[in-house]
Amino acid sequence: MADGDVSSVDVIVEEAAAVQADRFVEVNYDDAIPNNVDLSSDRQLLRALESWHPGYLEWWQEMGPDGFQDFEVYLRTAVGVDPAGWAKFGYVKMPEYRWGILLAPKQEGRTIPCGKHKGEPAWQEVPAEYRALLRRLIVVQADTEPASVEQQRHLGRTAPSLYDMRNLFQVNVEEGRHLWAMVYLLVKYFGRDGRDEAQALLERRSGHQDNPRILGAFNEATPDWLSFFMFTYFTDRDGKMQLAALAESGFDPLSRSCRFMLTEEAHHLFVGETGVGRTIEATCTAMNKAGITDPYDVAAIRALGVLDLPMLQRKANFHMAVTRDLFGSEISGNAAAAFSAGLKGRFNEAKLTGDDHQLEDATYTVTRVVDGEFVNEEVPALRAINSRLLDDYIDDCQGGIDRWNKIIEKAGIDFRITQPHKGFNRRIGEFAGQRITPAGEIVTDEEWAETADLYLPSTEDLVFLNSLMQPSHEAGAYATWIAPPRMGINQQPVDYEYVKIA
Ligand code: BYC
Repeated sequence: MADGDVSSVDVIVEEAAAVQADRFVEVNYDDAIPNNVDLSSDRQLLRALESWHPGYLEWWQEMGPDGFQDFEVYLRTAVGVDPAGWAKFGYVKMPEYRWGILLAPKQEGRTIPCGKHKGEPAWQEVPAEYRALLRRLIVVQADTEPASVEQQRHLGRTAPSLYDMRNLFQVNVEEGRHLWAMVYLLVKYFGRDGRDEAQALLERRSGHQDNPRILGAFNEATPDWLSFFMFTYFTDRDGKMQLAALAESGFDPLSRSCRFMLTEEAHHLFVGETGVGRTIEATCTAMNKAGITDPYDVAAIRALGVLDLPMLQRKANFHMAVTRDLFGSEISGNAAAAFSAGLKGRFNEAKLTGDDHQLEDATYTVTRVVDGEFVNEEVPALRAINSRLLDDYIDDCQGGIDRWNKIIEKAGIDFRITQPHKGFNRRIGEFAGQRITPAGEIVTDEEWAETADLYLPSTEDLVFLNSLMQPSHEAGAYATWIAPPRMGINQQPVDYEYVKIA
């Protein structure tokens, strides 16, 4: 693997690699739009993408990383889809990054893995009866990619090191590439309305009052680096789950796009997990050095220039709740329709055993609130597709949290980061409108108002967090609140000049 430090974090890379191992497809970098889809042979498509390209570059200049467009950044660029060497590293100015269209290799004989059409050959063209539903799924996925770049655009200025700054920009350019991946599908397969959707993707803006991004979490601000790390751990993990579900699509071009996107996604999750982990490490080390054993001795801990663990928990609570909303309503007719149509599977659909992948008669247990009490209800599995993906996501989140707790435990500090109850602070789905504490108690609005500062970041927390966001922009220097990484990117040292600022 090109990015040596990624592999331990997420098995998804290995899965993606296994899927791709069957064939190597060369990427053509001579074309203005690098691709492995033989773009030059489809003049009409090429023209449509070429006419979208300048608008994309304008969007990148206007909404991409603010203040760093002219600096050279040590970035990886996808040069193929062969798992043994899919990326190369080198200095690039971000606007000159080669955003390309890369699909994982076609698997001959692939069939639709789920729903009414299970076992039929995967579609190479859009099935007419599902056109609108499929377009909606692709547009929603596409919209998150530029949204996250917009959310993160000011973070370069307060980067805690050049290493972290480079990781931020790597994530940003790859989200840009993921936008290209989805725009390719819209423009190639959806004609005029696909082109209109592609244009609209460059016009919506994260947090904009009149023309916001589609999903809630992508309109929240990412104003500081802890938010960025939490976002890349928790929200990019929604990306992993949704991409994995779309990789099971019976519409083969979508499946192949998502399979390759998952390869890049692993690094984003790595950035999040290790970013939070290094923050915890700096806190624990400073506490031990100062002889502070009580993690709730907040004033003394903050005086050391590090983030206290209870506040980290509150930040994690916020990000987990907002991200869980991205799974949509636990019980959803839209999700049932997408599954039955074979457009979107469950996590690891093709590998799941124990049911018929059609789920006409199956049920799934969904927790709901009825008359102020939690009840577990058996609901038709088809309508509970979102609920199941959310449950799989919550399980998937736990690995990194366990590794964060190991750092705390190793330092001898009595504290554990935990996941809040599924219904905590939700705005979408079964628990929307309820007041549910992280421990899973349903409380009144008054009780909630009295205790909310214990569960969610307070204004005071955010002011303190913001005060720590001072740039540390010299090679090898790291802000006090974050420990240096164990190793650098692509075997480079941790004091490498990852961004040439001078
Ligand atoms: N905010 O039946 P419902 C990523 C809408 S992240 C606002 O409840 P459904 C990334 C919904 O659109 C992965 N609106 O849900 C991460 C629908 O509206 P319409 C992104 C919401 O449709 C980090 C209505 O409510 N990919 O890649 O079953 C950095 C009723 O819908 C929200 C995808 O999400 C919300 N949170 O499921 C960069 C995959 N939730 O259509 C990138 C594609 C729901 O009636 N999308 N609504 O106007 C989907 O699979 C589904 O659209 C959803 C919603 C899972 C999002």
